[in-house]
Amino acid sequence: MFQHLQQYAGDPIFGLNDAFHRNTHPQKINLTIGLYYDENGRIPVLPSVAAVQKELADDPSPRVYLPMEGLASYRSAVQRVVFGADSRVVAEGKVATIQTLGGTGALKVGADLLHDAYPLAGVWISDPAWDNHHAIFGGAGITTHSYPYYDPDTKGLAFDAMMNCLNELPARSIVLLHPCCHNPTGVDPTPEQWQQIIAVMLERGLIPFLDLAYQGMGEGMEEDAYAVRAMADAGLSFLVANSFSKNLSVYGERCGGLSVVCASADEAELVLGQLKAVVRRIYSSAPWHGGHVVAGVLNDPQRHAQWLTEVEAMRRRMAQVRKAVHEMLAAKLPGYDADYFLQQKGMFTYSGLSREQLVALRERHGVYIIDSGRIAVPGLNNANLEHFTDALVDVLER
Ligand code: PLP
Ligand code: TYF
Repeated sequence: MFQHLQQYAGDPIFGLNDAFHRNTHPQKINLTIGLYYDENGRIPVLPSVAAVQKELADDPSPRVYLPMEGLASYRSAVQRVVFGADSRVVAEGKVATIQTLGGTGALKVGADLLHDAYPLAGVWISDPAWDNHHAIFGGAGITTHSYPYYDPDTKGLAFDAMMNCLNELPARSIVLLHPCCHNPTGVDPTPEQWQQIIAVMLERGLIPFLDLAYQGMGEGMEEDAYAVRAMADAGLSFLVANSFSKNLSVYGERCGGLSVVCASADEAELVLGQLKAVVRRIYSSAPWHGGHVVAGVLNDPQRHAQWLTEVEAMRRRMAQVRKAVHEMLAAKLPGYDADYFLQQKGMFTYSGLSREQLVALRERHGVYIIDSGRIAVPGLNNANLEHFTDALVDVLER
C-alpha cells in the first residue's frame, strides 16, 4: 500500500548526533544539536523546574484534558515573558495567546491560521534557515521563499540585501524572523536595524512571524524580546511563536506558545477562536503536565526570580565559552580571525568551515559539527576547549 512512498532521509542534525554517539574517540565533542549542556556536559534540570515537578508528582488531581487554547495561567505567563509585564497591547486585550506543543507546534498552528486567512500568501525565510521552517510552512500549504540574511565575508548580517528583498515583497507576504540568537548563524539585527525592518513591514503591509526559541540565551530575557516589543509599540499586527524548551530546559515536555497581536480586542477574540479551531483539528489540546510545570515556575514570584538567575547562568556560561575560544585561537593561530565567536550570539556560531574541514574534524578529532558549519556552543566546556581549539587549528592549517 505504501511502496510508492519515498524513504525519509531523516533529519541531518539528528543523524549526525547519532553518528557522534557511535564514535569511540576518547575526547569526542558533540557540537551538533541545539540543546543546552552545562559545564559538566549534562542537560540540566533547573532547580526551579524540579521543585514544581515534585509538587505535581504529589498532586493527585486527575490529568484532565486542557482546553483547546491551553491552561489560562500558562497563557498569561507567556504574555508577560514575551511581551513584558507592562505591555500595552496585552493590557488592551489585543493579543490572542495559546499554549502549544513547543515552538514547533506554535509555528504549525500559526502557519495553518495564516493559510486559512491568506491562502495565496507566501512566506519568506532567512537564508540560511533552520530547515524545519521550510518543512513546517511548506507542509501547511504555504509556498516558501528565502531572503538574504548572512554575509559569509563578514560573518555578519547581509542587511542591505535583506532590506532590498523585503522592499520588493507583495503586500500580505509572511516574513519569518528570529528576534534573537538566530539559528543557524548566531547573527542578529541591532535595535536600529529592527526599526528599519519594522518600517518596511508597516510600509508594505507585510505579516511578521517572529520565532522566539532562545529568549534569554542572547543578551538577556528582556533584551532578547526587543523585536517583539518594538513591533507591538509600532502598532503592527504579527505572530510570535515562543519556546520554553531551551530556557526552561523542558524539551520533551513540549512547552511553547503562539501569540497573535491584533488591531483590537475584538479581533483578538476572533483570532483566538480560529486558533482553537486549528488546534482542535490537529491535536485537540496541549499537555497538562508541561503546562503546569511552566505555569508553576513562571507564576510564582520567587520561582520566577530563581528561574531568571538560572537562565542568566546559562547565558553567561555560553558567553564565557565564546570568549575562551576566541582567546585560545588568538594564541594558537594568530592569523585566524575568530571574532565571530564573540560577535555572534546565543547557542550557535556559524564557522564558515568547509566540508573537508568538517569531515576532518569528525574523522581525525571526534569533533562533530553539522555540515553547514554551525557550531552548537553549549557542547563546549572548560574540559574540552583545549581539544576543540587544537582540532580547529589542525584543520585550519592543512
Ligand atoms: N525555532 C527554532 C529557530 C529552533 O531552533 C527550534 C528548536 O531548536 C524551534 C523553533 C523549536 O522549538 P521546540 O523544540 O520548542 O519545538
Ligand atoms: O539543533 C537544532 O537546530 C534543532 C534541535 O523538536 C531540535 O533542530 C530538536 C528537536 C526539536 C526541535 C529542534
